[in-house]
Amino acid sequence: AKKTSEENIRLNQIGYYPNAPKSAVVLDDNATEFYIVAKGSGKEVYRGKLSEVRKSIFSDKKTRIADFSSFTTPGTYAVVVPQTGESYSFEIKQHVHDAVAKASIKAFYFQRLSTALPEQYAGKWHRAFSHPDNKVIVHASAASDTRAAGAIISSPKGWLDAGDYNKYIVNSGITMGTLLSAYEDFPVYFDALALSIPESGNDIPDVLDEVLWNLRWMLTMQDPGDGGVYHKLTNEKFDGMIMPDKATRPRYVIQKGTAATLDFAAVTAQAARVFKKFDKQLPGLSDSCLTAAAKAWQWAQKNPNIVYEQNAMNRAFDPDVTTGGYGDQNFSDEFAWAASELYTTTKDEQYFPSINLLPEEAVQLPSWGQVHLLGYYTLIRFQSSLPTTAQQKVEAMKSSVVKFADALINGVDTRAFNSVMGKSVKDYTWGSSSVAANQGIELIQAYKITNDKKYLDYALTNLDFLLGKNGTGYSFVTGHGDKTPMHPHHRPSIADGVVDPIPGLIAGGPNPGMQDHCKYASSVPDEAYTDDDCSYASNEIAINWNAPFSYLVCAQEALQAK
Ligand code: 9MR
Repeated sequence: AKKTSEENIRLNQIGYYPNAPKSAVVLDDNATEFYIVAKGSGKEVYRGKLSEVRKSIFSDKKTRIADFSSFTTPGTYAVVVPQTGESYSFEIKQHVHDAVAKASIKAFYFQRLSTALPEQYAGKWHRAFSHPDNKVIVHASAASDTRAAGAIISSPKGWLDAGDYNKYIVNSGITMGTLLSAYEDFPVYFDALALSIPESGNDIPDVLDEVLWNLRWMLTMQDPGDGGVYHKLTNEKFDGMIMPDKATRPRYVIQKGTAATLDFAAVTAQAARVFKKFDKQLPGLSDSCLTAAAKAWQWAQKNPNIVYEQNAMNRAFDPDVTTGGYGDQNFSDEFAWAASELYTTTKDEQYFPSINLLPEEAVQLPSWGQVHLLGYYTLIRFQSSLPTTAQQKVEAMKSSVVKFADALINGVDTRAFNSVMGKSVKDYTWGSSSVAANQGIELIQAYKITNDKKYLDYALTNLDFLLGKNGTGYSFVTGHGDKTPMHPHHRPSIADGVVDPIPGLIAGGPNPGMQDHCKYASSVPDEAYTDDDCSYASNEIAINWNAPFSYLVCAQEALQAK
């Protein structure tokens, strides 16, 4: 298909900060010059030379970069490349990402279950009460001495995980850890961040009110008898493309497992720390979280290797459960993360030995199944409050985080799309948007450690990527940008009869795995994306993708204002 003029120039469709790097990617290796025009007057305000040709490592695409970092005047503009095209318009201003930052957090409100979403807060996406989850069946796989198979428990609230209506502890783990860390890293920013949600105006920051909705659910997922935590709360099968209030099939809590229990321990230990400050508003919550965390930790000490393996489980128990797996075989990272959070909150030495240092080359980017680095981030954040015995380890962690950041930024300045994202095909997994966002978080941690602004600015290249400067030309965030997902694999957005999808949700992004077998226009790694609601492998949304996106965009809002 012939590209439109706008699509020949890829940029952040929202805009740029006056004092940060600004660049667009021109998909025309013959062009040599570009200029910036003011929208409205059409006047040329800046003229520049395009970079040398850059070659994609994924295809025969060739690009040139239009760098206009030195142009800092606030306004609304477009990039023009003679004979090639004129870009979408964009803004240069302070707090240019304010609206998309707020929307990325408000998106969690739209994921709430066990409530109606009234028009006052949800606008045209208002919807009826759904999923009371007050009569949830204990599945045979989850039975224990304290609860028999078939017992009924109440486990309301929480967010729907993604495009489906189920609730998964493992995926809630990294999501909550990321949002709580965003709050701990930028409390001043989040204290001032006002969303329009039912709790707005109470004495708790809105982002924490939102987190509380899911925390209340998570706390019900712990077996009070032994401290173990159920892996998920789910139907037997995925629902059809129906509204939440039409999805009324029986719900089960499934199997207690080591990953779920440790992720729960980490989140509740962190929540105990964060909500301590709000003891007056939420009496007892912080203490209950800490008790729950310690109990979960003890369960995991006794049950250090209980894998959630859905296929094996289906051979053993009736009914079969075929919803999301979030199965993980290796728990060393979950032990380390939970220990890091428990230690930071309590300073209790019993947790310290489980905080292991990874060899530098073994450090991995966080994802739902790999949470080690979340523990590093927390220990580094609270270094000054930790005992002297911990200092050496934390220093080594800081050096690891910075080394990892240096590896991420190596080569960006010759990369076709001028972003940290896209160093290798490994970046383009299922949920690649969250890879870009988590790389951004890693770089921001390095910035906090070194105070070297280059890390913050490289993190911004991935925000640019997510908002349009990429191989697809989409801003992956619903409702924010000129070309955005209109058909995400998200049941409420599909079934509600409203043309626009629920805003502020980030699509999974390019995924050459294309496990959904939908129709894709390209299978090239950085292009394998299709805006089709069939495409759960590239166009679903998920809480563990929105959370790092929120972190990245909110951090930029908090840090780039100068
Ligand atoms: O994000 C998950 C991805 O890493 C896995 O490869 C994929 C297949 O197991 O599942 C993804 O998670 C989905 C979950 O299982 C169910 N809810 C929707 C999630 C996003 O697609």
